[in-house]
Amino acid sequence: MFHFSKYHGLGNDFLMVDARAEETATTMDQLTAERVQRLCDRRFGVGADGVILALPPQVGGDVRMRIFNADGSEPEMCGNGIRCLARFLADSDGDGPGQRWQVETLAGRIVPELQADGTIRVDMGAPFLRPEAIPTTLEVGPAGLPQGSLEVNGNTLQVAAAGMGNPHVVIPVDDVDAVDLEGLGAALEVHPAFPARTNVHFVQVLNPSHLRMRVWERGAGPTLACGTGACATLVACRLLGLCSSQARVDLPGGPLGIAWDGDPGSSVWMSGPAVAVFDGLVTPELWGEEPVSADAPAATNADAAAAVVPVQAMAVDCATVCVNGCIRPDACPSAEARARAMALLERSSLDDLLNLASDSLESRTRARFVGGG
Ligand code: ZDR
Repeated sequence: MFHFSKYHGLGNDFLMVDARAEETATTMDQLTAERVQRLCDRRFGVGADGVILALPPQVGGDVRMRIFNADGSEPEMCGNGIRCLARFLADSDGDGPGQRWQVETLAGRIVPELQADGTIRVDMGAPFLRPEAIPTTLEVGPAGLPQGSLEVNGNTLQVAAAGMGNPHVVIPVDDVDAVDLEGLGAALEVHPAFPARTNVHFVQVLNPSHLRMRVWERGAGPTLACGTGACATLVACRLLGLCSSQARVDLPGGPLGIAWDGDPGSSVWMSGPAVAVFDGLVTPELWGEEPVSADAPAATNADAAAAVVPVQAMAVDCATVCVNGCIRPDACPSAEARARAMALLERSSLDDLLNLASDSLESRTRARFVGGG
């Protein structure tokens, strides 16, 4: 079993795992696409748009982030996810406003900073505007980013593309509510103009400093918000002459503040919330069996017999192995703890025990989220 926290950024929700310690990092080495799909399943699992791991740094940063989409694919970056990561680290480590983290991602070093009001401001780095960096087969047009018209489901769409580590296609429209997001989003995600697939955004310009958008995420479908997508949308609209260098971007889950000065080498800045929802433990049933490598021969009964490890040799996790009674009472590693628990039970009333449990839960929760906004 391992511990996770559920966070969301404007309804884009993630299962966060603190894998900075070696033990959890080793467990997370066993994270497969199938396990991500199970964890993210909203009926049979925890439910999330993705899974995010906080890992030990590898290239001099403070922490390394890996994110997996609900379909198990691994994108380079996630804007809402990195705000959730920052909030999660602050809640876990007791960090206060002004704290910044150098986060290693597949899109390079990204730097979120916790603000006094509890929101997170993120230096998202410079946008990718060269076709091969996004990647897209569209060619750079007069606005200085890849542009063109694409035939999709019988419609001709005028699109522009930008990368924020991950690929985005942006389609300005008169009315985002009138867009067939399911049909066009699904088709554009896998359009041959985007060899690594793409996130898809329809944007309506309300005024030069106020945009409204709807999102189809690569690997997740329609989501309530997309941080990298809001950045890419502002970049595209700015270069197309549709908005100013700072705008409020309304997503179905709420607004983000995005700023970019229009210089291709300058960072895009994103500000928005990240909220803790609950903590939990993933059960062995949900996590499932050890993955079997594709080239491993099928197991036989003889293999199964050889794999039976003598009970005495095993490191026993009493909480899971001994639920129906101690399996080796003569050498029980928990005997002393159990004796202390029995003594406590004998001298305490049921009310005492209930108070103890609720005090303990409350103090742990307060310790994690003290000062949280
Ligand atoms: C859109 C996203 N949730 C964010 O907030 O930036 C990123 C998730 C990754 C996305 N689905 C992709 O690039 O595959």
